[in-house]
Amino acid sequence: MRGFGKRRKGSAILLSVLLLLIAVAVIAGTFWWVRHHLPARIADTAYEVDGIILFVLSVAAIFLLLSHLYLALTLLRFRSNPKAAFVGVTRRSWFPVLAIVALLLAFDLMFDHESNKVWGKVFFRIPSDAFVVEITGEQFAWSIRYPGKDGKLGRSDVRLISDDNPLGLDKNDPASKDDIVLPAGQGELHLPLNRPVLFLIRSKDTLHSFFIPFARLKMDAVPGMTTRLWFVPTKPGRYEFTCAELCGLGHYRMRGDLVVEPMEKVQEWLRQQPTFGETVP
Ligand SMILES: [Cu+2]
Repeated sequence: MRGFGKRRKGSAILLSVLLLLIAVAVIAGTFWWVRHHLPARIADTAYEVDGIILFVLSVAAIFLLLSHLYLALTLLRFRSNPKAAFVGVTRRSWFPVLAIVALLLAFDLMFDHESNKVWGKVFFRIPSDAFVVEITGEQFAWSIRYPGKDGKLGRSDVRLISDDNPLGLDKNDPASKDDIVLPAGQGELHLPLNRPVLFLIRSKDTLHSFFIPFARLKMDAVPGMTTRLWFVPTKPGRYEFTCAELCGLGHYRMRGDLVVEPMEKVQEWLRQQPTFGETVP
């Protein structure tokens, strides 16, 4: 009997150590992964959103560690109880429960504060001098439209949509003549470096979501309305954008190339693209 008891005590200690090791390994592994495997950051918003992710992970890590520590201590404390019978709560002390709830609420308020800052910036404080691009989702590709030299997007109407006019631009609106339309899946998205870019996001059929992982931003594309999103690209290079809303069987291929380069390069590239007036006379 004595030998059996010793073995049980030994396994309780081993189990406690294992529990703590697993918790520490999971936390360390998660933070290592976040540090080394998140996509590149090409905007301030990417740093801000990653900050929120790290904050949430840190809070989760604290609670994971505390709960495992509590479990390990309980195992050690009661390891010699031969029956290991559960007796339930024997003391009416609500203090620990209240403390945990208060702590969670405090973390939640901090989280709300941080995320509201980013949310408010991205969705409400749109700079008036932003470089405008219209993005239209459809099953299963994105169309891109630039306003052209006049800086104004021409009027469009779903009833005007045809094979050679996939976005339904109004030929009679002078503002649409110089618009540059890159039809579904046929063009790259070129964005100017260090200039605010405003996306006007639309959909031709079902719900999609315009997602730029490198800016950590996404916005739903909703049929019948225009949603907005803006950010300042701060890192030149070639990236990609994609659809983040499961929209059908071809959802996986609903992506496009994204190029961030100086404004002169963007203008030069735009000059090489045919205008709407040239393609639909
Ligand atoms: Cu989609």
